[in-house]
Amino acid sequence: MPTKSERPTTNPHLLGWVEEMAKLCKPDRVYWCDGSEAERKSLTEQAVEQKVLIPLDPKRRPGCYYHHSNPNDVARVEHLTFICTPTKEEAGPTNNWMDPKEAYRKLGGLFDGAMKGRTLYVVPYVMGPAGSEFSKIGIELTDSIYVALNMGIMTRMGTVALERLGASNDFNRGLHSVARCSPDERFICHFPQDNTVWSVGSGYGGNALLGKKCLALRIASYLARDEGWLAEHMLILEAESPRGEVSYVAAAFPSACGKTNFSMLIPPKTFEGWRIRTVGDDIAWMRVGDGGQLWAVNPEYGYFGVVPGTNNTTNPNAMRSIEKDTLFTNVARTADGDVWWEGKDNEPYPEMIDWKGAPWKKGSTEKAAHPNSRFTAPMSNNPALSRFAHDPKGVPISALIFGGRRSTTVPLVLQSFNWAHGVYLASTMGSETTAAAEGLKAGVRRDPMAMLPFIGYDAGSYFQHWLDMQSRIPNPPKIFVVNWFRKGSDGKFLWPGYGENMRPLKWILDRSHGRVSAMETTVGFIPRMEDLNLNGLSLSDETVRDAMKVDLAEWEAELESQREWFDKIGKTLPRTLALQREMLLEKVRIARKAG
Ligand code: OXD
Ligand code: MN
Repeated sequence: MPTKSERPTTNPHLLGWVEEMAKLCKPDRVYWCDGSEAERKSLTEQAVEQKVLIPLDPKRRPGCYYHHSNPNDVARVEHLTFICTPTKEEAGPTNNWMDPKEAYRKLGGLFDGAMKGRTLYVVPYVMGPAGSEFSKIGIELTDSIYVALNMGIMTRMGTVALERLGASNDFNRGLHSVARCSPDERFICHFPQDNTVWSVGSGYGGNALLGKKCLALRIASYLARDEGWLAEHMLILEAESPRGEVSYVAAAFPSACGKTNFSMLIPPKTFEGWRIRTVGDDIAWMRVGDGGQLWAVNPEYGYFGVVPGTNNTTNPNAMRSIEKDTLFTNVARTADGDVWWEGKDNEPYPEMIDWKGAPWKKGSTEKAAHPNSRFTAPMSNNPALSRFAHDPKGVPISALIFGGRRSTTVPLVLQSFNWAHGVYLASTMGSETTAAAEGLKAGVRRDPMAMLPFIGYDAGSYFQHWLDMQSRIPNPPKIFVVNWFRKGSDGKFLWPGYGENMRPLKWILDRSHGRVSAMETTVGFIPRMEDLNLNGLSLSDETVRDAMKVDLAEWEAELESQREWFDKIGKTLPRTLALQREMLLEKVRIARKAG
């Protein structure tokens, strides 16, 4: 039972708001988190007592715990996520919209008394390095001890945030209750004008850890437009060459498309002396800084990564990161206190406990781990953490990379002709859907900048903001598109991915520094075979060519199908982007006729 109810702040705005929310939710107790190690231990013990967490074997996985979520609550719920701007137009055609008054009323009804018999945890946190002018403060009020513990890993949590806040009223107000955990009473509502998030009915991931998708992407993207910066669904990676030259890239991929893997990449043998280090694996906040460059910070403090498919070949650094002090959610458990998932290095045990807590036998057709099962691990566990991961200034970005999951059309790597063309390519990005969000139709969906579920306002205005950034960045990064997921006629992936992604990455770095050639195609620049280091790659030249090729018939179909997407964006679609599409389509048609 938490005991600490004294209030560690005199901030009148914060105290007033906590009191008001407590009056609404009616918890039995209010507990203020301080973020200390002692507190983490005691909350963990309480969570174990309440059977919210199950301890794993302390020898195999020291400091690690297991959590089963409610089987109706295993992923982000985009259809229950709302942007509550004063008008529907401000939320735009890609977001669900609810009138703010109606949303406060409706969710107010669900919050009313929702915490009876429970503890309300006050979780103060900083998104971004504590001393950074980039950072933002949030306070999450939650009735989930699991959420409080996760927030302690994912953010700089506790006293540090209250100290930074002082007497200011400038903080994100996040109210969260698992309530009845019912899909019929589940809503994730964002009020960008009020810097407020209300989330009810889910305890999982991005629905419930309000610092992540809600504040650091949806609300931050809204603030970023007004303040002239970018809040993006991007990993940040550091690449050091054998000569000691260090460069940084930021890369956007839709959920569950390998951002964590790319940010922790281990180069193949032929790249002897190269080192890739992680600054961030999911979110980048980028502003114009020294040298007129775009500088990026990772607002998070930990990793909330997809577990299935993680192993010592695909991501050894992630495997090391989850050896200790990690929370596992919805993977399978073994009788000897370890965890297992599909795609782990070892075979499944003959008998295990599946992600729902039911007995599971080898050979079962059911998955033992949920495809969206996750680890929550402190980033300090990562052996390849960049020494600049906590730098208040961030890191200067040389290249922006956009990648979807596409079995056709999009080549392994493509450089845009210029900024506007790059923004156009990013705005039309498509991706085949994954398990990170529930209820999505299988197939390709447009996922601009990998931000479709996270743009906190109208998509057309967001694209305009991206175009406008060009004039703010004297020394802008170059823009690239990549596709690790292209398939051959046999239905198999053409490119091996993982560590081998170092090869296109090296070309990207060299292009950014203006020291490697390329071939100009109708749709952008691609490497010629000799521009890529292919030493030691066990792939035929023909397969590499297939992975890299620009097929004009595929592109004609692609460009035609983008029209429907642009029509959906409607009248706020920047004319620059509409013209980019028309011009490219015209070029492709001419080239096809000529060819
Ligand atoms: C995530 C997501 O959890 O994108 O990072 O869904
Ligand atoms: Mn993500």
